[in-house]
Amino acid sequence: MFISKSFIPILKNNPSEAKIKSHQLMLRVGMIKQSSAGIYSWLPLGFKVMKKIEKIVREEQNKIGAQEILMPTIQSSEIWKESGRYEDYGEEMLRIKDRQDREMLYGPTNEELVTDIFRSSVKSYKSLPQLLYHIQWKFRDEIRPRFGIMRGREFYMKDAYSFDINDEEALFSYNKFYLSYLKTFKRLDLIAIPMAADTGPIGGNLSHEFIILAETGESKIYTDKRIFDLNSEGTKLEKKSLKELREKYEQFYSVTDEKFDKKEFEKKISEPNRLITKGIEVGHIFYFGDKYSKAMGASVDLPESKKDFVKMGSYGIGVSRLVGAIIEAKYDEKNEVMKWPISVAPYDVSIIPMINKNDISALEKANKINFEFAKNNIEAIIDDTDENFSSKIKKMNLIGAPYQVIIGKQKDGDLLEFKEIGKEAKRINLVEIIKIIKEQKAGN
Ligand code: P5A
Repeated sequence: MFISKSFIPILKNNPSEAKIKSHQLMLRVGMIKQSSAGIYSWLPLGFKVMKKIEKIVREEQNKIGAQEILMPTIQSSEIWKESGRYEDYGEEMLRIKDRQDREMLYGPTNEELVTDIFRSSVKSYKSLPQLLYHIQWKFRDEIRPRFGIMRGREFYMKDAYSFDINDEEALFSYNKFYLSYLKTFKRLDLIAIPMAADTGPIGGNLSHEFIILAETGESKIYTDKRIFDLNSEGTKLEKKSLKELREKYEQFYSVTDEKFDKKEFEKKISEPNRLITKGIEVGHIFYFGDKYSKAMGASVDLPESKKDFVKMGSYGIGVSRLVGAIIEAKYDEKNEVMKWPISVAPYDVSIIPMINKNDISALEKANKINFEFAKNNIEAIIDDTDENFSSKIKKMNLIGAPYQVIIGKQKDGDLLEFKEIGKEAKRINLVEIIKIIKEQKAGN
């Protein structure tokens, strides 16, 4: 992609309305544009990153055997009246009437709709477990939408739902998602810690929020520093190993604000290991048994002519919020340098040729390099403008492709100036550059 032809509307300065760095950067490099309070259009750069996050989220869901569906954004009030949440959800729910005067709503979550889909087709325990998910826009009329897409009114969520025959099987499903979330966030180069959490309007009595540390986060957390050293690598998708994994995490006291108990915190964690800080909730999982299945009559036939309501859980990841969360984790605000993890970077590498009117040889060289990159599935962005060199570098530092190839005046044979953002530049040839980038990409 050539900068001159791209739709990347970069601002010279930080927009004053943005209070946290992710919101600043997203507006500054034109990743999003506000349409109304808490509602955004996604421009090419932001959209590319979000789609890459979505792809990773999807791959990890598929790996645990969850099946993808797509439910609509607009739902009928009927099913919400069945579950009893139509009134409970209050003003956060955006209610709409259609031309026949039917009460509709823009879905804030999908427990009811998915239960309705399940009950209409699944009749026997032999079809269990079922893990269904979709990736779809949600709407919550948040009282205080803020920080850009971090707390939006319209936002993109992956939500999954599990249906099991009994509590034991249901907890196995819960633990599958627990592990899957650790892996998903790791692929996004984030350290997300599961914390015991409140269940709020979703319900149930078992729940974990997955939180990444950030000063600007909205969740207050109380945790044991040692939890950050844990590793989920090598955990198998088996009942025993998943249970052990959760126990490994749960040996360390780690909770959100609503679950905080000062006595327990001080009893369970020795002084030097205590950590009270803030974080961003990027995922949230719930177990609520038969809360919805009972209210909505979702039961299955069991052996010996018995029947029982299925046991359910739900599992959310804030896909659009993750774009902001990654920026909070990776953006060096002081030096105005963003480095996207290669797994979600909008471009793998930027090519920065020094161009002047009388000499376009650097641009020709850039084109040739781009051609070789493309052959190797490496996506590059090329600054083909005749702006001065330092403003080109500044711009590419904000866009945040993790690697840069700088083509200056000096002709140094085959060697190119190559830089991983945040590290020293080195002079190596194109074959080596391609090898480095490909290796990084393959690791994800
Ligand atoms: C779980 C899936 C649920 O809605 N029902 C289906 C359950 N959980 S949740 O915690 O309320 O939301 C899941 C994740 O969505 C993100 N999120 C948001 N992102 C941006 N703006 C918002 N207003 C917003 N609200 C929730 C969070 O990442 C949350 O963990």
